[in-house]
Amino acid sequence: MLQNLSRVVAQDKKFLNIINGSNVAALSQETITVLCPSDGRAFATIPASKAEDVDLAVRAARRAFEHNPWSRMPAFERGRLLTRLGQLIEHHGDELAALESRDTGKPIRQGKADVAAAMRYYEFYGGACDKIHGDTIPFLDGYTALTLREPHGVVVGIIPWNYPMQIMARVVGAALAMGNTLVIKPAEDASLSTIRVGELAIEAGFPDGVLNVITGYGRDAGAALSSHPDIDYVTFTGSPVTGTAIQQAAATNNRGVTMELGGKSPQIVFADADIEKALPVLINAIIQNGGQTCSAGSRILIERPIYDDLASALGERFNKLVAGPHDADLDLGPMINPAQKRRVENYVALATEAGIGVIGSGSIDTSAPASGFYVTPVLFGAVDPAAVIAQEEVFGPVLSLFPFDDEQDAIRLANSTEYGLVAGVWTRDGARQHRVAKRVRAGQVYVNAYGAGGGVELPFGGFKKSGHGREKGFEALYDMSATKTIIFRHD
Ligand code: TXE
Repeated sequence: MLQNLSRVVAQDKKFLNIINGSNVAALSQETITVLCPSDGRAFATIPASKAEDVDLAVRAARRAFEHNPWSRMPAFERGRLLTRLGQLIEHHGDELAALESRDTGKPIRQGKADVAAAMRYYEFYGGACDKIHGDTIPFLDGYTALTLREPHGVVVGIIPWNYPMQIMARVVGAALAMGNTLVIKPAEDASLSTIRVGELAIEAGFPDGVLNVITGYGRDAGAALSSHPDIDYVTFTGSPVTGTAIQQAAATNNRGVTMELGGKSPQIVFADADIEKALPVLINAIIQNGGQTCSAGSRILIERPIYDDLASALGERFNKLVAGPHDADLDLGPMINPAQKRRVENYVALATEAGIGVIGSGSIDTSAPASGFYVTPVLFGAVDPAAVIAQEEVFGPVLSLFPFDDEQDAIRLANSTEYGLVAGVWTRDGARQHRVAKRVRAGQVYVNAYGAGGGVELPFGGFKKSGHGREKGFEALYDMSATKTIIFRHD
């Protein structure tokens, strides 16, 4: 099956940086070998860019910002280009889905869903370009005061490997809509779709230097980008540790940042909830992309009267989950790399050694090559809220259940980690829906639903260790621009 898919992704395709509208190798000619997580085999290379390549990309973006009509182009024309890029992504949907799926190991249907979401981002921001505006402000007699939304200038987007095409789209859509120019650095583990979309942007007619893509290791290309003195803003999605390093680097030049740093998101299930409706959603929230999702619903808090029944229903479903190669399109694929596989397995071992009971576990399909990076989905019951597995982001198909006594207890437990990205509340009681949604510290709260990051229109971002700033929707346009106030005196 793996061989069939490789025909869809052209064998001889070269993946290079995109700087100033051209495909270029790293100046050093060094490359990084790209492995397919499904079988651990090499199938492509990407440039191992260094500070000298970063400098070229930042210069190209600066030139495009200062001298190109990009930031002065009528907003609706920028919007047309973004919309055209979305259409090209749709047109190349099969190719992009296959590429994303092979590069990340995610099941092909998830690759297709990612293409559809990416397309929607370009469509949304293409349409939003000319609908965001400033205010006029009542001021002193004899004065008129107004605000404009101005681009920051050169924006850097450092993106992770879990949803490269989608996360690129939310950064590119919002940043370019506001008239910024961009340097995107995808993760070294999954850069291919980002390069391909960068090429489609050239085809769509974006002026040279407006959208640059530069690949490489975080410690080289990423660090050089975030500390570059000629960038104006950094937006990052990834781990809190790397987020802190990037904020420190950007702070050396006092540049602004948006940080989306993952979560330990709870779903609270009250005894009056519609369990039939909830069950598939609860499972999908931790299985989607093998649990390698910032908004994964990794904790389920269950009101005590229904705890045993719901735990055993979830256990039954977990026992049926199967992990396998991306093109087998099973419940989940492999982890992104051997380090992530070890990380997940270590968390599971730690919890088991701490005496936490496994009440459900899936399997790995017999078609899965032994050289792939597979892990078994695991469900832990009656987890101690202070346990490591209850507090830290595992980023794998590992779900923890916690009983609770009443509403206060549920809110206390939901807020008992350092994270605050997304939450779910399942209850038929309307007043309780409002009370709990307001008191849970999370940037997004679903009621009787859970979207695991879905919805391009919906502002997204965290409280506490989950980061700051907002992406997606109109909110992202504010993050990607600065307010300028102009005061006219006319007395
Ligand atoms: O992430 P990193 P890693 C979490 C998840 C996962 C863990 C480690 O828990 O297990 O992070 O993953 C670039 N300066 N998330 O190590 O390091 C890097 O090249 C500038 C949650 O892969 O955060 C990549 O492009 N850039 C998350 C990007 O940062 C640097 C998604 C993310 O890598 C850099 C991914 C540096 N010094 C992982 N070091 C989410 N929020 O969804 C690395 N990078």
